[in-house]
Amino acid sequence: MPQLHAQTVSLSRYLIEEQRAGRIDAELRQLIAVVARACTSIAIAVGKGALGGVLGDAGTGNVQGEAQKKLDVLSNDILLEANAWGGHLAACASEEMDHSQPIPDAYPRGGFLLLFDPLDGSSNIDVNVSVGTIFSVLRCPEGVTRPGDEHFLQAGRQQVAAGYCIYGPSTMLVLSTGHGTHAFTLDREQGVFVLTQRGMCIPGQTREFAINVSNRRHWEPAMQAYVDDLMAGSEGPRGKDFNMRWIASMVADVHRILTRGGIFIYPWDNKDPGKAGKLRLMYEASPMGMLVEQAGGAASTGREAILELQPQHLHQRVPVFLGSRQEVEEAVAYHHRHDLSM
Ligand code: P6P
Repeated sequence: MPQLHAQTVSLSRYLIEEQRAGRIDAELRQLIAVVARACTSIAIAVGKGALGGVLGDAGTGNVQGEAQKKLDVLSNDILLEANAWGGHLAACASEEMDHSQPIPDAYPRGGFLLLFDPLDGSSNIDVNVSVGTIFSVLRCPEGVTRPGDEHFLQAGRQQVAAGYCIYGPSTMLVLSTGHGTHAFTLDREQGVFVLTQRGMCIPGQTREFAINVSNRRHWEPAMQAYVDDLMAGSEGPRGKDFNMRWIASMVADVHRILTRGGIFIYPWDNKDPGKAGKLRLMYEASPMGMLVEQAGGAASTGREAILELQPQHLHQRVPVFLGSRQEVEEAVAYHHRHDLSM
C-alpha cells in the first residue's frame, strides 16, 4: 500500500496551511473538506458505471423540468448528506432542488451558502464521458439564520471559494479560495486528494475554441461573425488556424482550458428566446468564472464580466465566454462593434 510521501501535500494539509496563513477560516476549511469527501463518494458511484445500477434516467425532473439521471439525484443527496454530517456549515442550493420548500434545520452554522451542480454533464454518463460536480461558496449575510433564495443572490465576485471535481480517467478537484487556482488528484488507494498543480495558469492567447457549432443558425450576428472568422483560420481576418473541441460536459471543457488554454463559449441563442443562455449563473458560470480569473483568464457574457453580474433569481441562465483572456476580449470586441453598428 503506497504511503503518502513527506513532500506530498494532501488537500487537508493544503487547507490547514491556508488557514494558518490567514487566507481561509476554520469553518471554510471544514466546508471544503466536507465537499471534497462528498466528491470522493460521487467518484466511487460514477466509477461503478453499469455495475452500480445507477445509470439511466431517474424518471423524475429537476426544478427546471429537465429529466434527471439516477446519478444526478444520488450525487445531490450525497452532497446534502455530507453537509448535514459536517454540521450544517452551509445552507444549500442546487440545480436539482426546488427552493419553494427550504430544507428543515438547514440553517448555516458555519455562516456559508453552498451552491452546486451535483453532476454537470450528466447526459454524458451513459456514454462514459467525463462529468463533474461544480460548487460555489458564499457567505450568509450577517444575522440571517434561515437564508431564503434571496440571500443566495450575490454577485460572483462575492464568492469565498469555488471549485469542481472532474470524474475522468483520474478524479481531480480544482479549487480556488481567491488565492490562485490549484489542482488536486484523488489517490484512490488512500482516498485522499493530493496537490498536483499549484497555481494553474491559462495562456493569454489560444488556437483552440470550444462551442456547439450546430447552433450557429440560432446565434446573433456578432456571434456568427466571430465563429466564422475562427473557422476561416489563416485564410481569414484572424490570420491563424484554430482547432475545435466540444465535449458537451462543461467541467471537462473548462478543465482542458485551465490546463492548456482555449476559449469555451455557450452563447445566447434564439432556440428559447425567453432564456438568456443555457448555462446557469449561480452554480456554473460564477464558480467557473472565479477559477478561470484566478488562473489569469477572463469570463464574460460577451458584453460584461460574469463575476460582476447581480443575480436576479437562483436558476438564472447567462451566455458564457471564458478562458484565454485575449481571446475572450476578442469575442467581446466582436459584440461591442456589432452593438455600436446598431
Ligand atoms: P449542448 C451539460 O448538459 C451542459 O449543461 C454543460 O455541461 C455543457 O457544456 C452543455 O450543457 C452542453 O450543451 O447543447 O452542447 O448539449
